[in-house]
Amino acid sequence: MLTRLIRRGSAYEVNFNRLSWSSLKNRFPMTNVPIRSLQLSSSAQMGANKAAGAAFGKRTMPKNAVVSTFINTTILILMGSVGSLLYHKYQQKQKRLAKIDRVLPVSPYFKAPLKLVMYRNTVVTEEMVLDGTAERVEAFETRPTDIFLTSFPKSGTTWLQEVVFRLCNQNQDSTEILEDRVPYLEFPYPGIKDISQREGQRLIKSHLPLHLLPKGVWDGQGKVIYIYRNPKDVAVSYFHFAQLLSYLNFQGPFSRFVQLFVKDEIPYAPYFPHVNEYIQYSRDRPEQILCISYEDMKENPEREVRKIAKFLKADATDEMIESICEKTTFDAMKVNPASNYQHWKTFGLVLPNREPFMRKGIVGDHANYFKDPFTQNEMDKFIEIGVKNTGLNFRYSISNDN
Ligand code: PPS
Repeated sequence: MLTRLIRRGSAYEVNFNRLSWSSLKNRFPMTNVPIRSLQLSSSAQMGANKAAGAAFGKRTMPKNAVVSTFINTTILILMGSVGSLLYHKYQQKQKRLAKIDRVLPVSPYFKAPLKLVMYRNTVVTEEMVLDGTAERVEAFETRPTDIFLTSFPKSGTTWLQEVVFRLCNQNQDSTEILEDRVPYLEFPYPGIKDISQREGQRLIKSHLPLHLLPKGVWDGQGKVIYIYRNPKDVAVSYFHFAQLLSYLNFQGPFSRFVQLFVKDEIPYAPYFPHVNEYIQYSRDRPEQILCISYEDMKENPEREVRKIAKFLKADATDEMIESICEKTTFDAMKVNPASNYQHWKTFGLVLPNREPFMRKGIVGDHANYFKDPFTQNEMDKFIEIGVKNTGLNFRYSISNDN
């Protein structure tokens, strides 16, 4: 538009891609004014132009002078806008940086450039705070029909997502991938904006602790189902997952991963407060928050799915519950491309030659990993302190699993 205006006003043609102060000065002699006077606002600039016109005996300004003034003013406005935008961004970054309690030491075992920080008592990536995701999550507008499916990572979220999706959709077999059916709130894909614009009932996954969920949840809007799993099996599953994901790329022995786990230096740690907060609040708000355990689900899926259906007031017949249990077994979900995350390969999210997302799906795999006494002791101490502080109980084995 600028170019068009200038063409209309004068014979000059300006290539704005190559515009510079020296080229301007050569083309338009009127540009030879001190920088200070260029800092006039556009109205002041017009006033100055008028005064200059008067001094020349009411002769109108030459065309090239008008053009030059116009360009100067436009450039100043643009520079002002860019400057204020940059300043605003700088201020915003400072504000967000101030919300970070501390930056965690960088573990040499994470081969991806992973910067973890402690934000409101939770380990998250620095990016999540600085790019405004954490703020946007907090401000996310919840609706009474929203259902949040939450967990500490590797506790059975995917399983819960598939069960709840089916309960809310007449046990429909969907070919749509799970991230689209039950989007992950704090993850870049599909993103908070996309989730905000969705109509109808929304099922939303999150690994955030309760205190970081949207404000609306705290105000009582929406329902929350939280799944938890014993910390030893979580550590084993998380260890494999950290090796699998390219944006974590953990390359180290299990013992090192356990050290990070017990030191609360992995995403979404600390583990005990995460579980405890949900369990405590579910006691105060049984209508809004339901907590179930991975081990109970494994032991008796039908009983637990019924519990979930009742909590959601879902219209589910006995037949439907039975069918949902059949379709959401580990074996069934492992071969279902809509729920086994095999598409992550295409997006470069996972590294080759690693254990798949759908790994074992059992209770008690920890027995195969916590073998050296030092690692065992570290985890046992961690659990002892956590249990003492919270009174939580976990199941480390069930009779019908290996
Ligand atoms: S994530 O990435 O944090 O969302 O992972 P999450 O889904 O919470 O946990 C992954 C573990 O759950 C197992 N899984 C299942 N177990 C039993 N039945 C079903 N249907 C099922 N679906 C997923 C999955 O295999 C991971 O556990 P491990 O021990 O690694 O096998």
